[in-house]
Formats: sequence, C-alpha cells, structure tokens
Amino acid sequence: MVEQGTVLAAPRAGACRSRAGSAGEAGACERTGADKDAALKPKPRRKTQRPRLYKVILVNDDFTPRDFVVAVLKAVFRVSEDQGRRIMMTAHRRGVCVVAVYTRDVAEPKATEGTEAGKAAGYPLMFTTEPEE
Ligand code: TYC
Repeated sequence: MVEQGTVLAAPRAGACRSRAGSAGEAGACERTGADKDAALKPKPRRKTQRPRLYKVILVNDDFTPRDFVVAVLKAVFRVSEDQGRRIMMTAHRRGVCVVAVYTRDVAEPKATEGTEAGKAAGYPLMFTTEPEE
C-alpha cells in the first residue's frame, strides 16, 4: 500500500518545475516535438521486485576425484563435459568456483543435491550458496 502523499518518483530531468501560481503563464514551460511527448508520458515504474539471486559455489577439496566432480556438475547443473571440466579445474586451482546463479528456491536444493552426491559416494565434495550483491 502506498500512503497518500507519498512521492513515488522525483520529477525527471527536463520536467517543468515552475513555481506554484505560474500555471497559465504564457511560455512558462514550452516544449516541442519528442520532448513534449516524453513529458506527458509517465516513466513506467516496476510493479514487482526482481528476486534476489544466489550463486552456487563449488569448493575444492583434496579427496574427491576430478571425474566425479565433473559427473556431479553435469548431472545436477546440466553443464556440458567441457564446462564441467572448466568449472572443476577453476575450483581445483583457485579454491572455489561459481557454478551458476539461481533464485534461492533453486540454488539451495541444487547445492544440497551436489553435496549429498559426494557424501553418498564417500567424498567431502561441497557446494555452498551465497546471495549476489
Ligand atoms: N582437488 C581434487 C583433486 O585433485 C579435485 C576437485 C576439484 C575436488 C574441485 C573438488 O570442488 C572440487 N582430486
């Protein structure tokens, strides 16, 4: 709910901001062509907020076999063999790698599924999630 009197949008650059009482003054705010049309058309305002996005992060360890990591990436995140290998090698070399970005309701179950796949096979493979700025 928007309270009465709440300012939803500041006047845009170039909008006529003549003082009260100037209405009707000849030439107070004259416009021509496209500028005139733009002034009449209110800027569309977003009615729904974009959901926050979460990164799924692959964490390196010293025990999970490389091919197993790639297989999990392919199965859970639907990446290609080539992409899976690149993601795995980035985590291997740098410690972590962002696998993908999703809404929270998708990111968290995928991270859990990947981590559980490692656990079921006896590996400490880990995926975490982190909100994007
Ligand atoms: N470092 C592991 C190895 O050398 C491979 C690996 C890569 C494990 C990425 C986890 O997130 C990972 N066998």
